[in-house]
Amino acid sequence: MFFDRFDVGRHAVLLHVRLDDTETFDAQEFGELARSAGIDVVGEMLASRRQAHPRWLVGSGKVEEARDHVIAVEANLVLVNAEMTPGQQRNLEVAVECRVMTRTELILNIFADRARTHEGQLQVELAQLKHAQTRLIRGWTHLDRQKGGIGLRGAGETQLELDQRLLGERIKTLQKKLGRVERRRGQGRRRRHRSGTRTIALVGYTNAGKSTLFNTLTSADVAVQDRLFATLDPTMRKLKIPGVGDVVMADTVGFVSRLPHTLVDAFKATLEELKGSDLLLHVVDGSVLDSDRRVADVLEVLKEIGAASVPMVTVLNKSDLVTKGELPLKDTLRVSARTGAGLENLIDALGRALGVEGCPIEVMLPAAQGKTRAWLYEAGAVLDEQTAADGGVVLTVRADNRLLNRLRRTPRVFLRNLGPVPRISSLPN
Ligand SMILES: Nc1nc2c(ncn2[C@@H]2O[C@H](COP(=O)(O)OP(=O)(O)OP(=O)(O)O)[C@@H](O)[C@H]2O)c(=O)[nH]1
Ligand SMILES: [Mg+2]
Repeated sequence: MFFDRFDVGRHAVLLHVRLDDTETFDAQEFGELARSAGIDVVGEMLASRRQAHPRWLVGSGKVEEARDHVIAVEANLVLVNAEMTPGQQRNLEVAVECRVMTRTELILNIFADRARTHEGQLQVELAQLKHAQTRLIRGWTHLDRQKGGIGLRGAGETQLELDQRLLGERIKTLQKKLGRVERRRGQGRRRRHRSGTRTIALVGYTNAGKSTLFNTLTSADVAVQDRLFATLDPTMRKLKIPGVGDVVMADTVGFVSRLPHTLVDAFKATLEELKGSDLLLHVVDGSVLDSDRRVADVLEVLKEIGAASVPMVTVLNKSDLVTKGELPLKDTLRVSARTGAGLENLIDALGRALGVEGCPIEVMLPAAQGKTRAWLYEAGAVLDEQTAADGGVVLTVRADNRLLNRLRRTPRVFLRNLGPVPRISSLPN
């Protein structure tokens, strides 16, 4: 027997569940997630328990209270800020007489809504199916449209077995398709690697301002929105870093605390881009109170996908919203992607992280070395130029080792180390 589920409404009561006094509690973030999914939050409740109630997760008193609340505010959805077993979810749904959605399902929904590229859509569908697979029990199916028709069910196969089999087959097909996309992506990565192009990947919590910073730095126009998970699909653009030349910058999906595992799994390919990049630019929203916890969450996901060893530059964004003394994470670079404050220092820090030497070099070029002079300018490595008596030029150059080695290999070019001088950002172009 199959229950018909209630439709997903847009007016929700949030039910926060705290099972342990020590558990970190992110009521605000959950509300943001709901809002980002286009849901109106019409009510909010908190249930604290020592242990999960086997039947509804929360106790019977709370269930009744939730039902009254739903009726009173005319809600048609209960969003539970926790994970539940399929049985608990169904029982609660029956008791409160409206659809019940867990935190994981809410995030999956947001992702499904945001995915634009073929790859993104495949990844989201894979995550949804993997999630559904863990929740198929008798009398409870998320895949109503896949209920068996005549001829679909194998001999002796129950409805449940049929659902499991169809799910399994679809998952395999998706994984195959994703495999092809990943191989193409790998080719792109290898091509960049061969050509020596370096990549900087933006990472950070959702809504930290990664896309805004990306747009400002690369003059791109990736959609920026005050909602969670505005960006799902990776975008890449060229960026010139003085002394390094052109690098590729990648904007990707943001993180959130307790990112559902099915999602981390499905988005492995996207996240693996991070592992393959030369530098991570970790953008932290300096205007939120719990930025330390968010930083820890991001580092946790990076560890999980094997990107913990990639060099990282951390930057506090939204400095325009915070008075100086209040900024968290002391000694961290601070910028405002919105006003542009601090961006020169940031670019300088990226350059140094990519190996631009702290001390400039004096380069003596004979008159015939116009080509060398041109590529040094192209790489943004020239701080100063003087004409020498013999018609050649003397350049003051600050560059990474690759460029310096290229110079050292060029015939009739002489290099001389200079002492420390002010940073690029404070010198005229
Ligand atoms: N005041 C202020 N707001 C900013 C700044 N940078 C970004 N924002 C705002 O923060 C919100 C989120 O910005 P996004 O750039 O979309 O954030 P994101 O990190 O790309 O978010 P996801 O794509 O969801 O991971 C937007 O409303 C931006 O306008 C800043 O420096 N100052
Ligand atoms: Mg974004």
